[in-house]
Amino acid sequence: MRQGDSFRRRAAVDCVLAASILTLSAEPASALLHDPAAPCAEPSRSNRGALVRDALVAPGRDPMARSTQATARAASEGPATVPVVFHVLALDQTAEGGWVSDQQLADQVAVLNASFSGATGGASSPFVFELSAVDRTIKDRWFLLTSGTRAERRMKEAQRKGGRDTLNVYVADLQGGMLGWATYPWQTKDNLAGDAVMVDFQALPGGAKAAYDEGDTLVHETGHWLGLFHTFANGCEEAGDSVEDTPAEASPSYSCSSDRDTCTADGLDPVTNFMDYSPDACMFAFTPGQAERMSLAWDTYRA
Ligand SMILES: [Ca+2]
Ligand SMILES: [Ca+2]
Ligand SMILES: [Ca+2]
Ligand SMILES: [Zn+2]
Repeated sequence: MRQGDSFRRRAAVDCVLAASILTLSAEPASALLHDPAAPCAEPSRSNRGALVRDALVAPGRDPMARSTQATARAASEGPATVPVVFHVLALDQTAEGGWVSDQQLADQVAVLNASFSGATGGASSPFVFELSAVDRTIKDRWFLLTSGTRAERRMKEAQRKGGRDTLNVYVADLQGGMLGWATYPWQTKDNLAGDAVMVDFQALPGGAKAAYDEGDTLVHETGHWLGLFHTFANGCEEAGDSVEDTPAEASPSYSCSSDRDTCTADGLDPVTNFMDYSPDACMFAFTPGQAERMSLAWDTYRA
């Protein structure tokens, strides 16, 4: 996998550039998150078929920087219960047409609970996910979904349920080689209707996307929804992902190489972390620092 490394480094640089250009343009934050025109939105070709989880970029300045400094503010005690609403979009009532089974949705909630509780091998967080509702809509324009489009906006406005604490998951055939995308918790202030997590219908547990069929895409996207950045955010620069116990990483990992070490700073790349891009088989963990940041994000923006 050496061959792709220089391209990956370049793609990471392009991502950072695109992010800073977008930041300067003073667009609403949601526009920066998943601009399909940004070079970082198309790494699938450069990685010989590997799919990108989302291409979400971290904002230039961490909106939680101030609250993170206020360390005296402890994360809430006890469990944080998150109602989950699935909006299933489909072409027709076939598996290929996006009509995922109720069992798959239940399995996906179980994967969320195992992952956020630490049962998969990482740190435990207080989040408990409870399936609250499922709706199903046959509509090709919403099923074949492209990030940042008017169709996406209209769909969310028509279908979103619950308050800031409700995880609205749209299950569709995501275009542009994307496995998912998400919005950050601080965006609920200006755009609650847009608050959502997307997941490709074939990236649910048991789905047809080989290497991404354990349900970890939704775990990753929910990490963003709870305020986490990618482990490779800001590359090797000190700001990193605003979490201290995740070693810095120059670019996304698309493999399970446990000896990967792209930054001279201490620690090997966190390729097993849910907030990297590794295949589902090798990602299984959040760190205590990430759990703490998610708790703080919950208290600040969603509780
Ligand atoms: Ca870090
Ligand atoms: Ca290192
Ligand atoms: Ca996994
Ligand atoms: Zn992501």
